[in-house]
Amino acid sequence: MRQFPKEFIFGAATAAYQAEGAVNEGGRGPCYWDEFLHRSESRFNGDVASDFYHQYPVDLKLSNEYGLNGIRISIAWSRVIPNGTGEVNEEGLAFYDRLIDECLANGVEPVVTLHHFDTPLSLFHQGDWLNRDNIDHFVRFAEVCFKRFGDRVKKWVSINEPWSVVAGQYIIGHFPPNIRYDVAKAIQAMHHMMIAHAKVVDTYKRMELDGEVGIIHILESKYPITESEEDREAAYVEDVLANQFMLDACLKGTYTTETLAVIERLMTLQQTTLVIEEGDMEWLELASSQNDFLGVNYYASHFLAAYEGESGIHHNGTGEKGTSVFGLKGIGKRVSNPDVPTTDWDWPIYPAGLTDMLVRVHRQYPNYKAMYVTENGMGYKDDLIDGSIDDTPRIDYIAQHLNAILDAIEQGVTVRGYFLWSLMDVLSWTNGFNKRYGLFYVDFETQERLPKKSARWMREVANRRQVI
Ligand code: BGP
Repeated sequence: MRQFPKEFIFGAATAAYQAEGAVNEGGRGPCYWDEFLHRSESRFNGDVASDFYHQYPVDLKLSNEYGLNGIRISIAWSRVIPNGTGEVNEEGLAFYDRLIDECLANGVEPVVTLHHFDTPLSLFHQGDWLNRDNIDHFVRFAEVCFKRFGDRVKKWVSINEPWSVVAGQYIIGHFPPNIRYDVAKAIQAMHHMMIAHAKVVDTYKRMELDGEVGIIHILESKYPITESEEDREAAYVEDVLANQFMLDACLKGTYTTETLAVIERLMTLQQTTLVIEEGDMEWLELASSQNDFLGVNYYASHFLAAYEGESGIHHNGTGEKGTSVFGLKGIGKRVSNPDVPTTDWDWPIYPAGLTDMLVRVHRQYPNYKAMYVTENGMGYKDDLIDGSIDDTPRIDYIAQHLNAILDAIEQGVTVRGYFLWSLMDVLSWTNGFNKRYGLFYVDFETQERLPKKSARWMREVANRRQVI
């Protein structure tokens, strides 16, 4: 039976706003989600979430007991620098000291993200990543964290999923500031995020800390639904926008002519152009050889058809299967593939798309040093029956994706770890609490944790380093 390499990390992931709760404790300032999810129309908020702020010793003990040797956490920028700029909050730093020490005490390596969707509210109001000032504010925050925790944290992630951030903010509109179909803003903000990433990498390297630094991208394969030239073009354009633009930025350190041709056409559709300032490309180039790893988040792939109608998107945020719509004028429309099953939230379950993506990065960007699959998992409406949870469909999902990783490793790809989304059930940004991903079920009333069937299965997988 195939085995994962010896040093392979079997981990699980969390993110500050989705897990911590305690939004008014320890001197934390608000991030933009606090404001947004307190509007009257919101069905949920992150005030308490999984109470990780207090429950982390329980969660880390469970991680250890269930065979995990890695955890993704993120540091909330607004816990450390409540306003985004200005004063550093010692209480916030002290919380992360305790959290990181608890990880290490349990033999669970912390992989720490600096930006997981949660820009401080004051900086959000100044334009967030569309405002270039955000770049330097973020670099300062990163430097504060490197100084304080760099002795113990050996794996750092600058930003989690630039594409998801900007797609949510400016295209789908389910993230604040809730703008729809503005592909141009999305592109411009992504460019700024990549400059921020590059500067963070440079800062880390100049501090001569003995750890690794990288970035995480959501990388979902895009396939044409038929072999027609139009459908192939639609898949190609969505791939360049969501994947290749970002991969070029971080691993090539330049935008290739092919990538720029698509990006510029999309900007022109909105009567604008991509603004690249003097020095930007030098930053990208410098960082491209200094990344220690690429984190790949993968949940689904998409099947595309040509589409010239008006843009229309419906986000299925309730798990009412079959309600999603995603069509962008001049780009394409995501369509269902009858051969590919989907989750209740309409995410296609297509593990081969993960192998394809890992192999593609390996071939197209041979200078990558290592990849980690930093998120993968299945949103599922877990039912608590007689005190236990049988989440067999989740186990099937994970098994298929672990096998997809082994397929890629067999083809020569360097993959060093797998982090399941999520460690315990957490808040889902635009779906709430009934879209569960955790290995550990969370009773959101009592904050009790209950290992699911998948947790016991995962322990066996990690122990044997085999998909069972
Ligand atoms: C990724 C995010 C995670 C997590 C996950 C599941 O994009 O990095 O924070 O939320 O997706 O997504 P969702 O909660 O929307 O189902």
